Amino acid sequence: MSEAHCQQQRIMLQNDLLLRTLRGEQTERTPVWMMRQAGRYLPDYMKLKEKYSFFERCQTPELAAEITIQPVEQVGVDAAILFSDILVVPQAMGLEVQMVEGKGPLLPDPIKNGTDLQRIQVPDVHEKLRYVFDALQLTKKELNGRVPLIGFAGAPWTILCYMVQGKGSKTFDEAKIFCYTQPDTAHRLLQMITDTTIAYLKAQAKAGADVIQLFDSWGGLLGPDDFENFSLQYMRQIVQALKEEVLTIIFAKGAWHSLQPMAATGAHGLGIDWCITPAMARQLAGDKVTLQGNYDPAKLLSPVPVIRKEVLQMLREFGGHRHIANLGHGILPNVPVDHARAFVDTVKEFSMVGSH
Ligand code: 1CP
Repeated sequence: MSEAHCQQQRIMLQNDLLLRTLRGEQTERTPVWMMRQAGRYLPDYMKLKEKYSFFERCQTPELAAEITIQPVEQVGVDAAILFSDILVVPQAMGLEVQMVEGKGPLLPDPIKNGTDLQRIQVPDVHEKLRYVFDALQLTKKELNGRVPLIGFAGAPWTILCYMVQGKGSKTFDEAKIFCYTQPDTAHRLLQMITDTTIAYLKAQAKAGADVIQLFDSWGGLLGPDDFENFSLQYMRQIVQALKEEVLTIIFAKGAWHSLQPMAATGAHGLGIDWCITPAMARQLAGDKVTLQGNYDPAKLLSPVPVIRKEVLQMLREFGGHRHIANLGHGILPNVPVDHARAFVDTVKEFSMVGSH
């Protein structure tokens, strides 16, 4: 990234802790945000949910911006993440995606073989996903420099999981069988998703995203060799294409075995879940990358004093440098708002008393 670009961001933002931490700079305190912080558990979001369908909320910039900013104002996080979904990419590529209330995503005509690839394309993202860029621009304006704005996309492997399985799954067995029995078709599909995602994320950065996070929510379903073959080689292409333009974070849930090659992609940050200790993650990832995580989201249902104690423990274990405090996966919908606030406040207070 050019020095002029960084300088411009620094002047514009009142709170750029997240950006400086990703660049490896020493900061006055640890930045904090929560995966899936926009929507889900906030009462104000629930009110909008009663009135508008999921895709109406995503596709109306005013609604997306409002939902995006809610956790900044109500919970005090150090970054906003755009309200959208990873499945807008398969939708833009030509697959129907429905969001079924209480059930999650449904893709009624999934990809099963090479012939099915004729039904999808690498789209002109500026046309098909314009509402995302409009939402980013509006959010950026309304944030008015309060905190950085995070854009995102699903990693190609995770997107393939939904395009082939057609719905959520604990094992994504059909997606795995597709990759193992039709590897050429799988790689053609992964490359189409990758090409779409690169154009999509570049346009997100142009529209105002300060940071881009790749969610590989199902990376941990693959062993190390398959992870390299079906996931990491495509995330590497994306990071390579973006890293001079925007700060990048890879979050591959459960794929801690590949932290070393993930660090070697040149991503500025790596997300980790709670199944690995900060010390072990640091040892594997090396010291040239920022780590993000890793509080077990289910533990936000513990009593507040327990949350505070455990968050302090987590901060101590990360050691206060090159760390972004976050959960190890998305916040659960039934977390009380004051528990989310306790998580955020504890990070802020810990750093203020200079405990590291
Ligand atoms: O109406 C609703 O409230 C439905 C719930 C919901 C929400 C709030 C869905 C359906 N998507 C979203 C928004 C969303 N999705 C965001 C916005 C920002 C934020 O919440 O902070 C983001 C970043 C995502 C990303 C996403 N969608 C991921 C990757 C992150 C993760 O949690 O692993 C995945 C896997 C999805 C697919 C998806 N969309 C929605 C659901 C319920 C799911 C998961 C389905 C499954 O379990 O397979």
